[in-house]
Amino acid sequence: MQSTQLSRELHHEARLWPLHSGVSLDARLQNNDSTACNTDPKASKPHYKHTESIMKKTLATALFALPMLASASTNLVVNGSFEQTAVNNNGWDIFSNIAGWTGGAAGIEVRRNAVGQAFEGNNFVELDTTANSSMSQLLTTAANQSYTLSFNYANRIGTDAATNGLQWSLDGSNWTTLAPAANSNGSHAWQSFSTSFVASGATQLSFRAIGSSDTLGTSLDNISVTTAVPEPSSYALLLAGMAIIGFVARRRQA
Ligand SMILES: [Ca+2]
Ligand SMILES: [Ca+2]
Repeated sequence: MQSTQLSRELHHEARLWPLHSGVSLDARLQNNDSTACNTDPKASKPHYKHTESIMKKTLATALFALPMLASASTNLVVNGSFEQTAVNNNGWDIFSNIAGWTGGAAGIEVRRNAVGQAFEGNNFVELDTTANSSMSQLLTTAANQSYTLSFNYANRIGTDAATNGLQWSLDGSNWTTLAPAANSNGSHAWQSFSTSFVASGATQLSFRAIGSSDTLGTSLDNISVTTAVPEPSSYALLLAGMAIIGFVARRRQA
């Protein structure tokens, strides 16, 4: 379910429960306040029949939304932090391909606590290997679904800006350029990048080195693509729906 649809449905439920008057719904039901429900204020049972209907509808809405919320944090990228690739500590190696990733013409260089620390875990990659290279991974993304791409990148330690540079692409043909900031104090100045996109089907996530092709290039780590997190207002409305469920359950037990 799209977050906007969830928002609309929960907003509809919220409109059925006018809690904004400052008088609690519980108190209004006890006083048979006719504005608390659209049923006959003199009859008590119709209140519960009405609330039971709302409870069922709200519960159905909430349960239908739960898989979407649970999947929001699942990373679709395989080996996005490069920790699945075995490299000697304080060492590095160049691979044609690694778990999840297909290397370009000059492969993929994976370093493990060598010339700087990883942003996450111990491993990170560099795509100016023996020359400027690239890597890509085909992601199973759904058409018209929103996703968030994020990763961390930094200039290689002890190099100037001209040899660094990184580009990323979601289709292997349209590239966006990132120019990392200068490092300082002999350590990586990791920067965070994040953007949202709407998939048109499967996504060809790619990265490639730019700048001087001289075996020294930008460090890259912690790549993730996740289902876009619903807006905070959607969470608030879902919580409101769950609160109504709890309220009705308590009423029925009373
Ligand atoms: Ca890592
Ligand atoms: Ca370079």
